[in-house]
Amino acid sequence: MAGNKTFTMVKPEAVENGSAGAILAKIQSGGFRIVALKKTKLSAERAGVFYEVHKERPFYGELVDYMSSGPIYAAILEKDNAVADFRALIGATDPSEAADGTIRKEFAESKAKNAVHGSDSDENAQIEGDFFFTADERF
Ligand code: 3AN
Repeated sequence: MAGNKTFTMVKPEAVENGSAGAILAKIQSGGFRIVALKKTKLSAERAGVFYEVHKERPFYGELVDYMSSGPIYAAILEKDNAVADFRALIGATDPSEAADGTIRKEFAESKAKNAVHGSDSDENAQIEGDFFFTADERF
């Protein structure tokens, strides 16, 4: 059975250009409950650990530099079928391929600066949420 939690980050360019509030509103209108939320900034070292699964990919260095370039919002979200439904709400990795009405279509600048992260499995949702939040930061 699909889990009911996913993990997201509003990425640096979306925070910088003032879109974070509108993105979080769209997430809530999409039926997701915010279990945990914080504004924080990843060091290059922590961004490297977070994206370790992409270490062999050609864009890894760029991704780590970008994700540590400014503050982000990290959040744990709850909804039935959370991982798949959230990936549908955010749209394709490349905003030029994202469907109308998706968060990336509306807010993303490019494949690298694509406004939001969404976990790709229940297992990664758990790992990623634990990377940012202690038990007493979740409600
Ligand atoms: P998604 O975030 O849609 O799951 P992944 O897992 O393929 O996409 O990629 C992880 C992150 O790496 C993306 N969110 C994006 O920021 C970055 N990324 C993916 N492909 C590229 C690329 N070709 N150039 C730069 N950054 C990329």
